[in-house]
Amino acid sequence: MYELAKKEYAKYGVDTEAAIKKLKDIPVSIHCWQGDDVIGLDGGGALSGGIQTTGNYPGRARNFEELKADIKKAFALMPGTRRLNLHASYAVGATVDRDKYEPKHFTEWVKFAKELGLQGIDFNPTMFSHKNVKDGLTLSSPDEHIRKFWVEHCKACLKIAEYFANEMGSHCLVNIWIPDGFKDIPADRLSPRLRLKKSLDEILSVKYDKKKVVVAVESKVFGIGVESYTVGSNEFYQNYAAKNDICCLLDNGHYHPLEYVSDKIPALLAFYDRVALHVTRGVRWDSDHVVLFEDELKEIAKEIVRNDATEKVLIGLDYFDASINRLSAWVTGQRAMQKALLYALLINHGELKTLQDKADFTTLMVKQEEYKTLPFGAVWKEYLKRENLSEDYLTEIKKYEKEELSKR
Ligand code: RNT
Ligand code: ZN
Repeated sequence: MYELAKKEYAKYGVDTEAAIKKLKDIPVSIHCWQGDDVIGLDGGGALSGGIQTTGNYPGRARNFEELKADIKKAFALMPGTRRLNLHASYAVGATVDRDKYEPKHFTEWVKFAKELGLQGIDFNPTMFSHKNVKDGLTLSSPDEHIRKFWVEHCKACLKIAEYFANEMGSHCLVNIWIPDGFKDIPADRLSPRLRLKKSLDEILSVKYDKKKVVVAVESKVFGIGVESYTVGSNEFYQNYAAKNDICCLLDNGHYHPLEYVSDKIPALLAFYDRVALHVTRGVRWDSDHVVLFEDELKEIAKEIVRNDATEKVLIGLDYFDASINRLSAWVTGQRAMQKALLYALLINHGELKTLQDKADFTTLMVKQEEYKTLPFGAVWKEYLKRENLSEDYLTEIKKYEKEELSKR
């Protein structure tokens, strides 16, 4: 099947061997929080901040050991170059509060990431599920004590990120997302944003190595219970990032349903060296459904591949489903991302761009349709084979569910 597929793609000027080779090296950062419904290990208990996991499927990882075991199992079923994306709330054995976290609370994660042969570790300050989220606010709080606490937390995270980068020999993306906002019509939209700006300035005043630590800000349009106003909006963060030479992180669940992140990627690539992504699947709202091999995902992958931006766009996953087997959710989403990248790598973009420039939109449309029925599945299968994997990951996961998860 692969040999036939190879010939078929060659007719379009596409080299399947080159595509497979390239795909293997495109890193995908996999979020640790799919395994435990975003609860974390530092005692937060319940999830807050306008985000929500739904479902009660048995087998949630309840502690570090279980989470590690699940990650190990799931990651072994994922092809390609993998990174681990951690939240600060996954500190191990911390007896201090989040403003005092240190690299030592994450040494176990580094050991684990090395053991799994991962490319690197990415990091996120956790500014939700904590008593210091006061009236729904963190870095934009009018309460100086609260605002400072979170500034200190972020500063601590930069230090930890540098430690990750040094240990892993690969950059560490530090993504700042805050839940701050209001349920109903605010009386003042500017002051919270000015306080957020001040907080970010304070955080970034810390000396850190920009080659090793990439700081990103993640905007959002609304959250549950925070419907009327979000402090960290798209315009706010894009301007902040541009003026302060940091990175924007685009989460494709964080925009109005008719806005597409695939279109935003090239807009930002015109100005930034790097663009970070949280790939998710919003169904009617920012519901964080498992990522699937769907049209918008393919469009996102095309923008990364055809703009030669596989090193500029930092791909991370961000979804959490508690209604199905959590390992299956992990693997399905990661494989969907890889499939989309492969799909994009199996297109002769040069030819299509020329058709666009010549305004031959008729041929462009027809060609784009033809690609949809080329033997993509055969190339995917071959890629998995070369990664010592098969299309079937469910049998393995079902076995693990029976032997491990069902006992929790
Ligand atoms: C929330 C943001 C944020 C979180 C994670 C857990 O809407 O997408 O990135 O999902 O940090
Ligand atoms: Zn996100």
